[in-house]
Amino acid sequence: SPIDKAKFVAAKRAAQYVESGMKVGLGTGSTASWLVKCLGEMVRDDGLKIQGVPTSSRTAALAREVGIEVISLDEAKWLDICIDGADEFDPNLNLIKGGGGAHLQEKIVATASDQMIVITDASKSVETLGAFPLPLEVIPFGWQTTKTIVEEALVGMDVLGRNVSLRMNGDAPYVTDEGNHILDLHLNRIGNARQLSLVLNQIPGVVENGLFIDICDAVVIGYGDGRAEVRD
Ligand code: DER
Repeated sequence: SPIDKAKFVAAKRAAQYVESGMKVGLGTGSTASWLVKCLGEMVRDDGLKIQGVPTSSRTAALAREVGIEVISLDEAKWLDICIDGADEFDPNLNLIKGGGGAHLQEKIVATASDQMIVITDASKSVETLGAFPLPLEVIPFGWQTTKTIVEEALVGMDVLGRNVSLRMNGDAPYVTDEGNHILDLHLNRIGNARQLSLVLNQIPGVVENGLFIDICDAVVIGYGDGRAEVRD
């Protein structure tokens, strides 16, 4: 499909930033999967020598499958580059991530990198964040109380919507790699993302939200015709 081709084009363009000797954060999602496959090809065909730090168990499995040496973030300590997808990016390159349920490890790995490159198709570009539901990782203990406190906190926030839903995986709550749950905040429009991020992470039981503020260094947008555009 044109969207899938666009994701591949963005991934291929971003793979050019990766050089032998680098420790590379490997993102999660369908676009990031293309990146992992591209890097695997470069390792096999071009002798690229890198160590990959995955942002989810499924990315770790794919990286091993394509022949990338996988190490933990603790072994890597710091990364040269992190390449990951996003659900939305705005003109300031602030992001909403977490559609794939991995934003906690993604945010830790992105923050532990010298540079974070986001790879997307054009549908992720927005003027203002918030059309995509904002993921919030919460611990299982008292999650329904946490949900109520989040709903109350949203009343004072510069947002349009306030509906909060528990992310399900079939007929059971979704469980993250850390064994936590995810609440999706249907806000429609986020007027002040920096403030919202700070308020949400103060709430007891909240582990991390999917707003990436001042973390992304460049966005590579792929198009179905093979073009790639870099915004930084
Ligand atoms: O869950 C995530 O953060 C993913 O990176 C998501 O934001 C993008 O997933 P996609 O590349 O499948 O659209």
